[in-house]
Amino acid sequence: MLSIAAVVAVAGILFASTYSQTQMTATRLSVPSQDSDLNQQIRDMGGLQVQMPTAFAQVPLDQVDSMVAQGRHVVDLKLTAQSVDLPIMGGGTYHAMTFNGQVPAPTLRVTQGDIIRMTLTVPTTEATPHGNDMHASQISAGNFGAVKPGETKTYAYIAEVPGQFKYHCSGINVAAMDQHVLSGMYGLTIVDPLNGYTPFASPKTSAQNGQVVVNYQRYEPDAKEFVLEYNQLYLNADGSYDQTAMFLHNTTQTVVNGFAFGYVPNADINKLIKGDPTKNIFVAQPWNDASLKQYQSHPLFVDTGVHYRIFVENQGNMPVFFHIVGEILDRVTQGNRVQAQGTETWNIGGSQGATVDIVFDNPGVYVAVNHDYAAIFSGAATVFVAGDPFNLGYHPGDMPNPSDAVPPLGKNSIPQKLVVHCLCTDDRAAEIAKEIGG
Ligand SMILES: [Cu+2]
Repeated sequence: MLSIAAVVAVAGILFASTYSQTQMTATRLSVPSQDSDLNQQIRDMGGLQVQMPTAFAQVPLDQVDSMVAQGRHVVDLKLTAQSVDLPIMGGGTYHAMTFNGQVPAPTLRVTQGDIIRMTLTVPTTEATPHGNDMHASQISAGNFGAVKPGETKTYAYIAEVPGQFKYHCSGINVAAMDQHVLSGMYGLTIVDPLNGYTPFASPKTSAQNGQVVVNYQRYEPDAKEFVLEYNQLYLNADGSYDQTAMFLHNTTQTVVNGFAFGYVPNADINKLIKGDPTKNIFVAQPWNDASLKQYQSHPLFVDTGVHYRIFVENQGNMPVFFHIVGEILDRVTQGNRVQAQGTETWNIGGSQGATVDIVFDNPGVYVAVNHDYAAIFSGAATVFVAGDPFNLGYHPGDMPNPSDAVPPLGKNSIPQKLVVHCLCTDDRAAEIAKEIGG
């Protein structure tokens, strides 16, 4: 069993000894001026102008009902663009662009073959149009185009391909798309395979009659689930978007589900373990206090010996080297095809996801990271507490987990207890509290 000392040791390995303060402050590295003619041209374009082909897979909206009558299910995703200021690590706020007042946007979960009917509303209060490019579709975002302030637009398509797919604002017909996505307009669609997920087997060894033999431990498809969406913030000191920093990949903070260090212990857990809320058990606890409400950090509590399925999505424009310190990823699936079994780290490119199956074998504290040191130190560390390593007497399955780290239930989901946690407005937090019955 690992002790508090082990947690500190893990933290020490991760964070060296540089950070001893209880609150990390946001830092921004200096950005040299890059105002060359070429850069200016690219900026004026708003990034890229992509010529989209004609839509080929859209379901005409007036045919949805007859398709439902034939046995299809339709799932509605209703999004409202909302620009709001949201908190960042170290205090202060940034100018977030959101769908429905939350970052990331709501996770949509459907089954392969379902019709997804997406409606985007852009209120008159928005300063710019917005769009939505859903990677689960095979519809040109260019044909959907920009939805102007005061307008609502809908499209529908069949989720033909199982897997996990991002969706994101497409800006103003692709212009300023980088600003809108990196400021928060991104979400995830999980398309469960029609026949459900598959069991897997993890190798174990034993010694029998003087020889070492391999025995496989089988795990059923039913699993407890998490969703971890990685992204970066590129910010000016006033919280506005810094495109120059983005072009230089000069990250201000690395976020998981919108937060830098959002899933780490907090003051309540300090008190439980050390008897003192001010004695941090993890090196970086920037969202410590209960007064932070939906923003208070919360680690992920997991059972040992239980199948966990983690949907990892890279929403940003830097690679994610997904690794869990102290564990081996039992299986990695992409596009419903197994890519690896028993791998230490999986590299996920920009706008790419991976479904990671894992069983935590022993009680302890495990930290999921983007194993790029710049990302770890700027926010990409997520604490899993497996079993009851501190001997507090709880059953880990009874501990609540942050609502934004758990996707809606799907084909083979085991329900978990939830507590409201989100980078979202107070209004949205109240709605989520109702949704989860909290
Ligand atoms: Cu937008």
